Amino acid sequence: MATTSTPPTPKSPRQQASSVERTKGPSGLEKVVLREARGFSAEVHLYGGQVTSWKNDRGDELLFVSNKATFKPPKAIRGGIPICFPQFGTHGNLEKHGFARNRFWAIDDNPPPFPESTAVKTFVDLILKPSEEDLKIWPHSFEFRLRVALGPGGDLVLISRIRNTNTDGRPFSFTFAYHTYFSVSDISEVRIEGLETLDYIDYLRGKERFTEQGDAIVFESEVDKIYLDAPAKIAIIDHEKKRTFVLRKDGLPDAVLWNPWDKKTKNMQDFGDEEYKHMLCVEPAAVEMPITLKPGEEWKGKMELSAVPSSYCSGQLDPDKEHLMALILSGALAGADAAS
Ligand code: TA6
Repeated sequence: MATTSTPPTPKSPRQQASSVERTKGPSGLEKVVLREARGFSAEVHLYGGQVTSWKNDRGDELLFVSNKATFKPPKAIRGGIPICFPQFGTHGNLEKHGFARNRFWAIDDNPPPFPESTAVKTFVDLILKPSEEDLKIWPHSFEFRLRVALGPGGDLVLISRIRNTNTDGRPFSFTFAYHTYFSVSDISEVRIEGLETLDYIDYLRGKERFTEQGDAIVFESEVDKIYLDAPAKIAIIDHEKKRTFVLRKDGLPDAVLWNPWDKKTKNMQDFGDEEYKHMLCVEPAAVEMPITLKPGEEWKGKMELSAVPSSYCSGQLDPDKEHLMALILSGALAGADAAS
């Protein structure tokens, strides 16, 4: 963990110092709470290595976690940012979306340094290695290092580093996703920019391949698609909240969009009947082309999230400009984006 400083008498989120604190949730599960000086915060459960909260400086929750989420192993936590590894989806004998999301991760006190310099001081490093039981279902030795960082301007950054540590010379292949559940005011008020005109695989139509035709992506029914070769930046625009989530990804070519809508949710015990209206999963992923690592090789996949006020400039959204303005106004520009 980066720092452990906690002020003696915190009065309001805005007055707190930056801190990284290890604690337990109401469920008894261990978690790490990251806090930034201006009141931004994030929580990471060691169970699943899963981010389960990301709040802005007003204390608004930006991620969706179901009111019916159980926080009881071996079930994965419904919401936040589950990690899908070593597979996304269902193939062979491996459980759906792999096992990383329902294993206990450890704090990584001494991770290998990142090649780039880091300006962000509020972060936690976690590590997952396979148990004897895991090796029976996926016979590969690996080290999965996850850094979760909170920038001074409230940006949330996740960096995964996966290394093949097989000693018998065998490569392995995996698929991966940051299964990110965003909190939205109302799904009918949400639009996605960045995925127009792309090819996608539609899981609701026999995994057939189509090309996106609409000008913008809006939601009127269930969706479960994998957009292929998606750009590095995707915007999730919440008209009612006048908020835009800007998602930046690196090393993760695909982007999954998922909302179960009303019928599917009836079969999900850890998801309220009406909750589909208030969430949307946008998931940077590597699914279409599995990643292959030889022994000793390492893969890195990064996701960076920011939440900025939406605005239009001649009818065109410019979240970058807004983000820059927000950072300048909050005085957080120095070192705001270099988490790694
Ligand atoms: O990412 C979309 C998806 O693969 C959907 O098909 C849907 O099943 C969802 O993930 C949730 O999966 P889960 O195993 O968490 O219920």
